[in-house]
Amino acid sequence: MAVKRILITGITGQDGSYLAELLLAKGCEVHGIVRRVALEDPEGRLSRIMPIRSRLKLHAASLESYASLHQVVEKVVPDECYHLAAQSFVTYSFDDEFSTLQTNINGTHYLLAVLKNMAPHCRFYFAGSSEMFGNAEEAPQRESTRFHPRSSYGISKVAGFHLTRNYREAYHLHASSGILFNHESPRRGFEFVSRKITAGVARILAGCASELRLGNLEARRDWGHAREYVEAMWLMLQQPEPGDYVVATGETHSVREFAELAFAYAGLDYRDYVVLDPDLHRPAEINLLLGDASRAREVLGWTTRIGFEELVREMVMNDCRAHGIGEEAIRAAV
Ligand code: NDP
Ligand code: GDR
Repeated sequence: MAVKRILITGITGQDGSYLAELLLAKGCEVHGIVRRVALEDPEGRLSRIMPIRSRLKLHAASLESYASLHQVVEKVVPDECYHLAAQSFVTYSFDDEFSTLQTNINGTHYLLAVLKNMAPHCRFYFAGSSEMFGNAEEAPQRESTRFHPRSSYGISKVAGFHLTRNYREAYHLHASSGILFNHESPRRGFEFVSRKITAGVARILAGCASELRLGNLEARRDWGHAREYVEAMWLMLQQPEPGDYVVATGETHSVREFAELAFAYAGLDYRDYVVLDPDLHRPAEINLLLGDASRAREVLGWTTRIGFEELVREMVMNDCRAHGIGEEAIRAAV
């Protein structure tokens, strides 16, 4: 069988790096779209894919430029395209609604339009989000739950979801959306609350910081592990028919619980270090997200194996190691 050619946008991000590893292990030829500046600063901007860099084919392009996406797709003619690139930080989407909407909506639209013209056989994955449910009227949220996004980020993902569905219906593209709930890992960006907490714990333990400033501790999220969530993306594109799937653990925990556990792994009481900062509250918050991944389980055979405690522990240990604190020192502190 011919080697599958894969195109991943957002390959330098958390999910892109895990997905690229998964697809290389499956024997695929993996191409990635990166911003030109990333190629000029590989140590900094390509850090997550450095270990596999030599096995990837990277192309400079930007979600803002239809022409650049066209050039890459024309050259690669992919069999599968995973569209992960986005302005993905919800907080920032309140600071700059315009660029979030432009990048996320136009980027998705450009890519779909290019694929329709240049590689209509290509299977397409869109990175949808639980942020599309926002202030949901039911819990847990499933594929049929009505969208009520609470940020321009969420709105941009609803638009991307509908664009993907429309290209499926109108042009018969094999186009699927994953409605993924929060997923974390040691590769999570430092701006997101999970990594902010685990990196904060490590800095405090190393004596580099004395406090950690957080916003809303009561928000509840359904947190899984990114390594497992990229498996669901791949499974979606292996199905004979395209479709939309919720991917989640079915468990919810508050930010407070995350912090309590992360500090406890380091032998610390979060109440001694966490400082509440009203400036970190969002203009519109989502209080509860909890996913029902029954469809992904039944149709894709996807399941989650890594639990909340294991996820938090892995992240804390990773950040502690990065600060030169080994497992023994952590055990001694507990
Ligand atoms: P990251 O923030 O880690 O990665 C985002 C990627 O998008 C980076 O590679 C980034 O490149 C790239 N990117 C951003 N803007 C542009 C642009 N204008 N042109 C080209 N590339 C761009 O996100 P994750 O890996 O966590 O998430 C992947 C996708 O899944 C995103 O679309 C996100 O919205 C969505 N999602 C994530 C969830 C999660 O919990 N992680 C849950 C649900 C959905 P660079 O490195 O140059 O900045
Ligand atoms: P989220 O993730 O907005 O769910 O989006 P984030 O980790 O940023 O926030 C989760 C919850 O924590 C609360 N919070 C804080 N958040 C941040 N970032 N910093 C803080 O100091 C802080 N204090 C409390 C937030 O208010 C929120 O309730 C992530 C992204 O990966 C999206 O791209 C993805 O679509 C969704 O998950 C599903």
